[in-house]
Amino acid sequence: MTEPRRLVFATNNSHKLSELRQIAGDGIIILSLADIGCEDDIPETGSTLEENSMIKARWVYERYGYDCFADDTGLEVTALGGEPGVRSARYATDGHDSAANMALLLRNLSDKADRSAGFRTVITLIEDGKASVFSGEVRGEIISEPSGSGGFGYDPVFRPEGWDKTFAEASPEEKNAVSHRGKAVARLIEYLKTIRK
Ligand code: ITT
Repeated sequence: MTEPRRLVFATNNSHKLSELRQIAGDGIIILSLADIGCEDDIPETGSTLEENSMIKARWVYERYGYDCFADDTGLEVTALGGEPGVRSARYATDGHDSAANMALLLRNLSDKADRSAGFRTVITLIEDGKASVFSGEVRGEIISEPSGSGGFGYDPVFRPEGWDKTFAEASPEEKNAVSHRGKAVARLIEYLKTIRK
């Protein structure tokens, strides 16, 4: 039996960190930025999810020397031309204010018949300086008002296809089984199994 890989997850979002640890189970030992003494507010200056996940992963690899991965996620709403997309964290304000972000989203959708949307996650893994990219998506729709207290971010307004409840009304296991992040992490873990380290 080979030992599970130890990788740093380059995120300042504690919800993402706990989701990742739950999804990865015994597949990867995940170190947080706090575990490696990194308190940086990593600038997200890219114009795509791919660029931002690369920037975050490279930041940690180059400054701290650890193999690591980063997640960049966006909510892409069809009637808004893919917005908020890469700006999902700062849609309404400069901070990560989920209530304000959801309120603005619902306002911008108030006159739209098409409520379809998807979450997309891009994960960039950097090992020995080499990048590998994994992605995952879930489709669904934006409901008319927030419902549920689980999850984080836009979860209270997102109902996955085929569900009768939002991600915020689901258990973590239910969300992770179908989610954007769950799918991207499954692909990352499959890849890690194919390489020996
Ligand atoms: P890091 O960059 O430090 O990882 P972040 O919160 O800034 O954390 P993103 O740049 O990927 O993460 O921002 C995406 C935003 O989209 C995030 O702040 C949430 O509001 C939202 N989001 C991400 N994943 C989500 C999920 O699984 N469910 C609901 N909303 C999510």
